[in-house]
Amino acid sequence: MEVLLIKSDLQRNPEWANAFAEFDVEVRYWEKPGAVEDIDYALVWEPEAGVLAGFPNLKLIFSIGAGIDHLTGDNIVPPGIPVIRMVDDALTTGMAEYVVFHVLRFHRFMHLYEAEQREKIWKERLQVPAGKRRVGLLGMGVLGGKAAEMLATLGFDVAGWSRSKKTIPGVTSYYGESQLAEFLARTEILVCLLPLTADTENILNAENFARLPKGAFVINSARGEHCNEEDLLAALDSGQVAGAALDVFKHEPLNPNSPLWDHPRVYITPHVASMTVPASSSNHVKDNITRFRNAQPLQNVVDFELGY
Ligand code: NDP
Ligand code: OXD
Repeated sequence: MEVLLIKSDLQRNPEWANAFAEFDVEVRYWEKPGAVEDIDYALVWEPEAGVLAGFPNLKLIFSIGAGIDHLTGDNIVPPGIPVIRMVDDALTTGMAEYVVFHVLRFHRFMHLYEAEQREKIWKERLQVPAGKRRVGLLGMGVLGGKAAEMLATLGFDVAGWSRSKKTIPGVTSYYGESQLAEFLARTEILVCLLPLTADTENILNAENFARLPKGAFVINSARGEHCNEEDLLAALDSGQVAGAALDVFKHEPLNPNSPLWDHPRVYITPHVASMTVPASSSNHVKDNITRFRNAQPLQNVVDFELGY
């Protein structure tokens, strides 16, 4: 029987084993791969450099996460082996929930009411209709596209920015470097759902914060390296950015000394905006293995030239 090697967090190994129990592969774990020639497929998160190259019969590599920046370093992915990133409804819906939750927080002034409750302050604010609130998503792929759709359904004035033009009902499409400034200028709540690449690293920086309307909000649930944390703190302190929800950081776990922890208008979660659920996401792996066996086109193959 073909062998699927899994490198997950140890805690979730039994969940993965259950998920593949009825599928015709033998599951083995990174810690105990057995004979290296046996390994046909690998499903991994943050594999150490050089290890995958040690499996001479490896046919496909699956990323446990949607992001593949953990696979782009030197000598991690052996040349010529297709890499498939994670796409799964549970992961997509989880991210859309996170985004909608924080957009609503800022839109409905919950960040202010929560702080005022602690001070026993009773202060009303006039409600802004969703249609008057301009939300913008950097990245309109699987996750950004779904979050945009959900926000549009709630009635927000939604736009997205991507490399190529998109057609999503109720969502204005901006694309390419040349339309970034215009997109930012109309965006009151900015959500980052870009992959981490050489082109997108550090995109949440002082220059781009300055392009937002004063008092905008920033939500980053993509990668910590998208955000210049010093620039964000400066923008928060100047009032250019009125609040931020951050799920990802340059260094994870976030250093206890980081000023972000104590900032009164920063909302931190520990890289949990959405998680891969073995029970459902294993179907994406099974489907691609079946396609491979039947010589059919694979789905969600990473383009390492583009970096996502
Ligand atoms: P996709 O590959 O489906 O989408 C990426 C989007 O970014 C596409 O719309 C793409 O444009 C756009 N894009 C890429 N490069 C550029 C660029 N240079 N300029 C403009 N647009 C660009 O990715 P997903 O939606 O599945 O995932 C996005 C990211 O979310 C992941 O890479 C990961 O880092 C992060 N993530 C975070 C999680 C968390 O818990 N915090 C959980 C899961 C994912 P185009 O469509 O034109 O190609
Ligand atoms: C992912 C993640 O990329 O969880 O899926 O960060």
